[in-house]
Amino acid sequence: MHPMLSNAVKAARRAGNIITRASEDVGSLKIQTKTYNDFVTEVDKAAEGAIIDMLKDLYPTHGFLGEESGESNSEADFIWIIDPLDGTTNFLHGMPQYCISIALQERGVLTHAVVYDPNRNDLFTATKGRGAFLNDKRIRVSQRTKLQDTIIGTGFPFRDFTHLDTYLDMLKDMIKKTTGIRRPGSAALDLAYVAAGWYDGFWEIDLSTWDVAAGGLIVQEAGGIVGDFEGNESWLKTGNIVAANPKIFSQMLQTLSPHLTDDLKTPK
Ligand code: 2AM
Ligand code: CA
Ligand code: CA
Ligand code: CA
Repeated sequence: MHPMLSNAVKAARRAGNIITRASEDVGSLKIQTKTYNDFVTEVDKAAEGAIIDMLKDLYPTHGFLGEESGESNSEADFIWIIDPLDGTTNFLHGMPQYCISIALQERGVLTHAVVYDPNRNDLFTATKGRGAFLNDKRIRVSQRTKLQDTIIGTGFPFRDFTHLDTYLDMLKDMIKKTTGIRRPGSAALDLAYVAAGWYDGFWEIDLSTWDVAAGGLIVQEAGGIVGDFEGNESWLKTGNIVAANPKIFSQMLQTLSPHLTDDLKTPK
């Protein structure tokens, strides 16, 4: 394992320990609401603090983009993109479906990624050009070729309902054209499941960079395709994302395309 990836794994496990300890007593946590339906606790902040403290110590010249602490040193060549707890709503309800997501971007290119599920002890990793792994095993996207045979993951709009009607039209078509839809509530884990071949594809509108950076690289390194709703690169910035095995990717784009409003197309 590349030393930078192995340090990211150590940081993710450290955050996992903080979160696991806190999960035993979620009832006592103070919950803040960032915006409608968007919650944060001291656990999210402590986990992000632990990750950044460790990586900053090792790499003092690097920059950071964390969900809870924002951007620092954003002109640096190396930027760590961190979601310390993806699936906070599940965590708060005692539902064991959440993860830690850490990606490294080098001059704009994603190079290393970790998605760690502390409940199942599933460690998904990838390094650009070196493939994707679950624990020590190489993972690959599924080989299904017909949308009709697939399980597709997604997330519902939850705080900004601008695209809700569009989303529901997309969902209606996807429900009719697939074997099943799943909506567990952690986008980073959903992407890791595409990489592992457990889902055949995933789509969601309006995610944040820290939700998709690590999972996106893991899908690509598992042989999958990641794009925005027109198949282009803007997914990391816009958070409008489709990820799937190559055959299913194009069928998903076809299914979504009749529903695209201008603001869901690739920005000019
Ligand atoms: P978070 O837990 O890091 O905030 C996709 O649905 C993403 O949106 C999730 O991975 C989750 O990341 C975020 N999210 C925030 N609030 C949510 C909510 N109430 N329901 C679903 N997702 C939420
Ligand atoms: Ca959040
Ligand atoms: Ca998130
Ligand atoms: Ca989060």
